[in-house]
Amino acid sequence: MSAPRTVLLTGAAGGVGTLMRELLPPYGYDLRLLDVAPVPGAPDAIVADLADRAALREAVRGVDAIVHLAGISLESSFEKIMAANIAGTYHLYEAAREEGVRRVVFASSNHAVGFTRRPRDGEPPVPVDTPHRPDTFYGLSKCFGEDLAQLYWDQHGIETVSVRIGSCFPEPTSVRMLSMWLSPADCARLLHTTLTAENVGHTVVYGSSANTRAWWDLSTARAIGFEPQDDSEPYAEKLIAEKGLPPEGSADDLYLGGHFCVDPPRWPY
Ligand code: NAI
Ligand code: 15L
Repeated sequence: MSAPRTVLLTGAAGGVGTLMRELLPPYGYDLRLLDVAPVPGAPDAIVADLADRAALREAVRGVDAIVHLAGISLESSFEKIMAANIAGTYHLYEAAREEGVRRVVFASSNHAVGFTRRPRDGEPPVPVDTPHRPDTFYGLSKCFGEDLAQLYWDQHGIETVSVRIGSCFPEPTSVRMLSMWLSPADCARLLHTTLTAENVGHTVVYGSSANTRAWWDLSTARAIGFEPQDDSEPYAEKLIAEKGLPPEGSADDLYLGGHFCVDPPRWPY
């Protein structure tokens, strides 16, 4: 595959999208932006819902690749998750198939495997082939997205890297994020890798920086060429002093998905 240049970035108005709009162009990408919300400072951005098949088809026409960030990014009602994340991702892959786009990067999440026990000291990190254990309908939608990506590779030859993002924010803001943090600069490095690596078929990678306290195995990300540069450790002392370590036996202590694993979930429905 030749290096993609024109890339559709869905979810461009969101947190990660806003960071990537700044950090990806220096790698040589010409970004086409899409979001259901207007994208501040980008009057040319396509304002469209993932339900709008005609708009998606036009949006993907002529692009070399798609970075798919759009969707509901926290727990919500099943109906809303179904529309935006499940049906919406399907509509986008159909548009890609119809318009001949050959590479997608799918923003999966740690919450696809959120009910996986986090490793204790001395235990090996969680591998990519650990079974799906979604912690929410949101996490379930990411499991669906990964399986959809596999189907579109096997059936239609569309390549995808599914990136199970940990926590991509300018800084880690909780003790759990010391293990899950993906710095914005490492996120851009990782997306560049996922866009340019050869012969990925459908590859699942974890997306985090080289955190001293990492819980998961970055080997599939490294195998396609990702070299994370950042580490959350400089934030550790202050965060632990401010927030304390998670109580033993709490969701943050036990599971990769942390507080997403509480029952009943405390989300705004
Ligand atoms: P965000 O919620 O800030 O941004 C999502 C964007 O998608 C929003 O701008 C929203 O308007 C747009 N959107 C929602 N529904 C849409 C629809 N039906 N049609 C078109 N656009 C729609 O989320 P964030 O933090 O930027 O995350 C980006 C992606 O990465 C999401 O898919 C999220 O699930 C995933 N992710 C993010 C993590 C993080 O740490 N920020 C961690 C793991 C996964
Ligand atoms: C996610 O999947 C969410 O989209 C993001 O907002 C964070 O909550 C992140 O996971 C996390 O687990 O920190």
